Amino acid sequence: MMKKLWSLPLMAALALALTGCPAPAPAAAPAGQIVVDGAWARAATAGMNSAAYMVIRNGGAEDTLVSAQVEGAMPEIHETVQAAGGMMQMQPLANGLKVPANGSVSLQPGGYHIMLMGLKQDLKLGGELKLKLVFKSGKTMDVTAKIQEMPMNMSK
Ligand SMILES: [Cu+2]
Repeated sequence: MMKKLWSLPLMAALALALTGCPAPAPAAAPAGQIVVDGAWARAATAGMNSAAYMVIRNGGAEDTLVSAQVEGAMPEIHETVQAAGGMMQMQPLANGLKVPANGSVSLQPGGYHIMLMGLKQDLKLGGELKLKLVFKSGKTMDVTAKIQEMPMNMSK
């Protein structure tokens, strides 16, 4: 009898485990909150520059990423722009990076990024980098970026 009592919940749990798949990322951030997805930073060695990329989603009123803090590097918020002659150039965003209300902004190679100037330590492939994002509203967010290579189709 005990066996039978146990078997039902066990079967249910097994069925759930077998059919369950990862929930898709929600389209919008929870109300009033800022969330960060897919943070990664480019592998580099000490003395070089690197950059961190991510998607920032905002479930509240418009906010602005004004700065970032990283141990062992000087972060700057940059955008990549096409200069005269078709050359791609990076420049700091003096007023920060706007994150629209109930929207998102992507930081990616060839676009917005958090430049990591003057690395004091290696960013080793497969490792992690901790960043603190600071927003105009006063919100801060701790982000862990995975150290990865630049995707093949993005590198020159
Ligand atoms: Cu840059």
